[in-house]
Amino acid sequence: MGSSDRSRLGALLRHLGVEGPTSSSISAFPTSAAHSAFSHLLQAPEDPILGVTVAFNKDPSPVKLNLGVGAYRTEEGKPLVLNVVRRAEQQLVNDRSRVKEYLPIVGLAEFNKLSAKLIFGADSPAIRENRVTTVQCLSGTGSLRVGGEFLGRHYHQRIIYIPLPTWGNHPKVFTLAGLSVKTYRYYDPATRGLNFQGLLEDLGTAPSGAIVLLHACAHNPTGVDPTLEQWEQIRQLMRSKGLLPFFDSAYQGFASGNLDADAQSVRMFVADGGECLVAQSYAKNMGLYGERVGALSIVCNTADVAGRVESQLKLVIRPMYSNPPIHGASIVAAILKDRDMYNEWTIELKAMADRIISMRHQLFDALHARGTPGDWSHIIKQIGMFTFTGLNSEQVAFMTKEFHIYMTSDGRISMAGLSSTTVAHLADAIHAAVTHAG
Ligand code: PLA
Repeated sequence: MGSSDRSRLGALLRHLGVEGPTSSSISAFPTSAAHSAFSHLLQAPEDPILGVTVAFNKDPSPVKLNLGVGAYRTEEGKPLVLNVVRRAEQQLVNDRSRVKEYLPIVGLAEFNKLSAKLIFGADSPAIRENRVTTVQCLSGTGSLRVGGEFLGRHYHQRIIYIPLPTWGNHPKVFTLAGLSVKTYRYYDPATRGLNFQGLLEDLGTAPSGAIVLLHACAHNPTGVDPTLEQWEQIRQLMRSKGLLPFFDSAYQGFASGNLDADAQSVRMFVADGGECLVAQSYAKNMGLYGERVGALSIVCNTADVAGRVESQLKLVIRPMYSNPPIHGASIVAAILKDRDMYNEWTIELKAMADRIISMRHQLFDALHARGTPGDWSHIIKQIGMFTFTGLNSEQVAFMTKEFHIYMTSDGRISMAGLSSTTVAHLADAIHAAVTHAG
């Protein structure tokens, strides 16, 4: 660079408010705090669910209560590591033959086989006929994303229908996977139940071949599931129109306390011999939230197709995160393959589900005792981790401000975050919110 070029560059940089280069630093543009490459960025809002925990953590109040994220708490309000998980971990630590090598792209083979068995049933013909491919993914979210990416690349119909409302991350996951997201009617605020007619109409007018996201059980956020008869009608309609089911199974065992009962919807669709996708999460039912362990299964028509699907899933996964982590999947496999540990797990799982159900009754009774206006029977009728209270965003804001109770602004509360000692505080807050606020 000549000296006149240098002075012109210096003038340009000064014009832009950047210090000009000295003769010793002309090879690169200097960086300056005033001119970050990212200075145009706006502050992004917090996540609507995980951001509730951020706000909760900042609140110094001793009576604060986090009913935002769906994370199980004990009666003492503490996170729970299942006893059977501790046992499995101890067993893994004691096994000196275990190493930290990379897993294959599709994850731990044993984990994949056992996960398919857990959701489809031990006697599933699809498994027996090798028509299922299962890949270990990063919990439920990662499984949904890998499934979405796969469909975006290889499925002819890139429209996915998600229920209205649904878990807030669904539209983001599928949009970023390259799918076009549409909604189908699901919840009826008037009855606080399923809008079954609306659901059938919307799926009935969906373009042939469209993907349909279904919550396998314990619908989030509404806690409203179709009955088995309704599932059967949904199945018939979807199969007749060639709609592709994509099940999100994030709460197997949490809805009823029974792993098989909570897999009924999925098994119904697999029993007819048709194809489907299933995303499984062990975050809630094994309490492995932060271990990020889950699986994506794709049930295909034939073993030959399943093999080719798996080969393509590997091409999706390899450039995303190469291969999944080993620890969580090893815990799950250790528990699922050992009859004694499996039984212990089902007992602990049932205890978590029962505690949540008992919280529903306690909250309902507490509101009844206060004479809180309104019909609160949906608290008892809804299923799974959450109650969709029907409280509006002003009432939620009031409860957070006046009672330090944190929940998502759509009025969803995590029943798993409640305990016998905090239920009165919540009932007081709801009572005050419906009688004084919004
Ligand atoms: N699918 C549904 C329906 C969910 O509710 C959640 C978690 C996931 C998938 C993903 O869970 P995972 O990736 O941890 O396995 N929903 C939580 C947490 C519990 C969250 O938002 O991330 C919730 O509070 O809604």
